[in-house]
Amino acid sequence: MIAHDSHVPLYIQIKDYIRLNIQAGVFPENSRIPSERQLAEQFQVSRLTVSKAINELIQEGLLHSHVGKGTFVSSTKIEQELRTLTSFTEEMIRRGQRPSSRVLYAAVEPASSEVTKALLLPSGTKIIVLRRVRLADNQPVALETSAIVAAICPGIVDKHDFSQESLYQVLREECGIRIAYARQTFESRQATPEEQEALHLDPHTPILGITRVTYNAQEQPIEYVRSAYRGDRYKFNAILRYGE
Ligand code: 16G
Repeated sequence: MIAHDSHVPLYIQIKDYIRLNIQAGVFPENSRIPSERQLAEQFQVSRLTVSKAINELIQEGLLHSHVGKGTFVSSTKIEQELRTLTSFTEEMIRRGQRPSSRVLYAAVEPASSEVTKALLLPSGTKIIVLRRVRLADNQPVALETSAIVAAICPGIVDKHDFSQESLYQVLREECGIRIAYARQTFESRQATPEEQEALHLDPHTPILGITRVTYNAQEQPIEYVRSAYRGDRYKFNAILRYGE
């Protein structure tokens, strides 16, 4: 399981081992994982190495420890129902978690060709680009880059602090935009180096890539979003009715 001669550090291999066992249900939710001593013996590594792996998984929210009792698998991934269109902020509040963001980039600039194609815009159209790490209870769960047609809600980049405020709330309350529906695509893929850094990921953590085009009540596309959700912290549910 652990390759002592690999270029991948031993503590990363141990993290991967624990993570894979959680994903496979070998270490079920709320169960106690083997002790540091047992893991150190099993893999012939120092307890310090095991402890580094476990501490990082605690930081990432996958494990938690009870003093004197051991280390336990934290409960469920963030589970989002694909039934209604919600914003990240609304979704987190509904779940009883605290939403916040780390703004990596916020500017008004001419749309890239990817964005003009997605939003059916003439080339050169000005858009607001907002790149944020989205956090749930201070844990990074997604990296999102939103592109909004600047003319529909001008000046918001300078006026608002999107590390705390909700983009959809600003669009609704300040610019009267009625978001009606969105088209989303999901794909699993490897994280880019930027995503790995922003989401504190190990190289092998899977990513759920989502692209969304959001439409207003007049059926005009107003937002194009590319996001990377942590595959180990997120799960989406959909209700599918037969024959509709
Ligand atoms: C969600 C949306 C994103 C939108 C954001 C607004 C998905 C995949 N994405 O994260 O398109 O820009 O909410 O969030 O659901 P905010 O209002 O909290 O800023």
